[in-house]
Amino acid sequence: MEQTLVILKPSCVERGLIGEVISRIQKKGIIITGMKMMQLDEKILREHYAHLVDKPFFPGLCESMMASPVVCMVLKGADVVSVFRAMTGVTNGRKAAPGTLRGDFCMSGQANIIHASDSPENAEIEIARFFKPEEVFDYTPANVSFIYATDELN
Ligand code: FUP
Repeated sequence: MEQTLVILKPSCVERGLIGEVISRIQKKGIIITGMKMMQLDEKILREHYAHLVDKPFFPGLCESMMASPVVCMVLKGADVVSVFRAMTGVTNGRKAAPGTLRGDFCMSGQANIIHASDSPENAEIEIARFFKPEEVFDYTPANVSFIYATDELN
């Protein structure tokens, strides 16, 4: 099954929303295979946001991502990258659709509570950036046959 990398940002941690996000992940039937708290630094953020380092908002973005510990997660599921991006909503919380995590829980384009990988290729790179191999537990829960039809499992 596909994997994705999720970061619950300081805007999620500080506002007490960790449980809300995890609850939605689990109710959806997405499997959590890795989870830990980390304090990010500028080095890892320059790698993670390499596509944004030249933007004027990059210093503020770094500051916001280092404002408290974050929670990093690896999620597993069929098409989980696109499924979880749809659950996350568009970047700006004011424009994100109601029902999405950003649409329901934030009002900002920067303090937007969640990072989620945008492609399976980037997910693999990001998982390797934030997790050691032994920190990811590729298990299959016993109820998986009630989450997927047999022909959806591989
Ligand atoms: P997303 O994939 O939705 O997280 O969005 P991007 O990769 O485009 O942006 C990464 C992060 O940069 C956003 F989550 C918040 C921040 N950002 C700003 O602070 N200002 C902007 O104008 C755009 C993005």
